[in-house]
Amino acid sequence: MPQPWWGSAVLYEVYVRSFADSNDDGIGDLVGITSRLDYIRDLGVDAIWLTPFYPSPQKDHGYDVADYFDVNPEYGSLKDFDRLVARARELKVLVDIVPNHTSDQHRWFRAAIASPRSAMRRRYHFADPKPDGSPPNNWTSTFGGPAWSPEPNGKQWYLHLFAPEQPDLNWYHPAVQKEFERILKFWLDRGADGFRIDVASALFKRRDLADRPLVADRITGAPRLDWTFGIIDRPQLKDVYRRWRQIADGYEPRRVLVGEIFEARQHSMYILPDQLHMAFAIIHQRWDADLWRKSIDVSRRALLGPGIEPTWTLSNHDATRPVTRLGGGELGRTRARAALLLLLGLPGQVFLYQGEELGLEEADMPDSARQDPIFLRSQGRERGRDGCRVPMPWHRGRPNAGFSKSPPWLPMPPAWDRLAVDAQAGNGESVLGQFRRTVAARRRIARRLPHRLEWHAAPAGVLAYSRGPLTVACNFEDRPARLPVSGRLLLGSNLLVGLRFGSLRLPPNSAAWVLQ
Ligand code: TEU
Ligand code: CA
Repeated sequence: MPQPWWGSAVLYEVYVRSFADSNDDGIGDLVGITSRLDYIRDLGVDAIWLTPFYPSPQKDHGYDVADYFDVNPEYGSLKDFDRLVARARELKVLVDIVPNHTSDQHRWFRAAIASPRSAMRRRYHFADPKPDGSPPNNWTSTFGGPAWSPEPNGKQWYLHLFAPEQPDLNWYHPAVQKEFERILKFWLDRGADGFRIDVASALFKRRDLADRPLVADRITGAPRLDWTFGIIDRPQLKDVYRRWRQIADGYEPRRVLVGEIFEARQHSMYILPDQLHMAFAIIHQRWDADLWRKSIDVSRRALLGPGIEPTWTLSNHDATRPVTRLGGGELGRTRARAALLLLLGLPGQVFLYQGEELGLEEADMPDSARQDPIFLRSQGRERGRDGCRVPMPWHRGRPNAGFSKSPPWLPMPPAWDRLAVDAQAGNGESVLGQFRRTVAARRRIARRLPHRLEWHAAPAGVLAYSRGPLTVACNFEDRPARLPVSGRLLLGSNLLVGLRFGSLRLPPNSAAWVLQ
């Protein structure tokens, strides 16, 4: 059977608000993205995932959707979306769908709180407070505080797993299920090639809304609330995804569904021929060969079925930038380059987040500039996710590194000038140059690579695997390593990687691809 287009695809996450600004208002937009499609194509990726661009009060930067059938005026119009899809041609376009919650400005929720008798109330979770006036149960919000807020003018409370401006939908209600099928078809008919599904495993809540129990923390052993209790993996969810899959399969070519689900244990429940195509296997371990190998093995073992492989990723718009996680500065950048070689050699799909190809690190900014609800709701105790959402630097020497003539919605660090796209583009040894060569090489040899992966014996702190003719080796240590490998050096994460007389030399924190 020929592989579907996404079988070993590289997908690129575009954070719409921060990618490219066409009208110099400091905010990225769809026309901006369209004007940069050639840049994305030159990266060699197969698809883009666009973060939510729907009308939204932007309390969680688009993940609070007020209208699922339109485009936020800040980002453009439906026409701009159509043009983007048309211009993308062979590049696939995935849309972000947010089914767990709406914005509190969605017409359903506004109707629900307008009257205690509104039929719309059953589309959300309203409940009475406990007799002492406290929230209906002890569930907490991912963004801090209780998962319940009192409705503005009524007597009940409503559930929100995220910000209070993001009320959770009641997925037991048939109208909710129907509406989302309509939303899927709306975007698929407009030419979307599939969806990234937000908070994909939490749509259904326990019907009795029971209190969460205390469990022993896996690492510290200290008692803590089991946050997955009552919200994750309810049995009804699989039927929803079965219907969504039927919808996706009804289009020619078939559309894809990517669930925002990170736990390997859960992947085996949804990555099935009649449900989702992909979910994210994120490697967030610190820079340690054994931990990375374990992470790779756990994700691979979780999947069932021939040819089904994990969807690898190191980051997204919620995660600290890999360069920073792996040590920061030039050390972090060196390691992130090696990590990309390790990742892009694996069987399966790879998701990259905009700016990874430039080696961007987590940006610092004054507290007054921060906008993430996680930062705002914790009174600054948690830094939040703004640092990985700072706009793309395009041109060295221009104001705001060429992103916009106006100050961007999050400030651009001055040091990013030298990381700008045009500062790296001409240099084959830059992060961008290496990134392009690696994705191109992956594309060239993909057909010859079996899914099978074999680990090789290697010195401590070094990982080496092969897939048929390709051997990938990565040195996690701060000292050089040598490894017997035969073949031709295809790629090295830096210039000091060398292969002579069957001996691969890996400088500290480096990786190589060798082809037989
Ligand atoms: O994220 C879901 C999620 O679980 C994250 O909120 C995560 O726990 C958090 O970012 C901690 O870093 C998705 C989106 O990716 C995220 O941007 C949204 O804020 C969230 O859903 C709510 O829609
Ligand atoms: Ca703009």
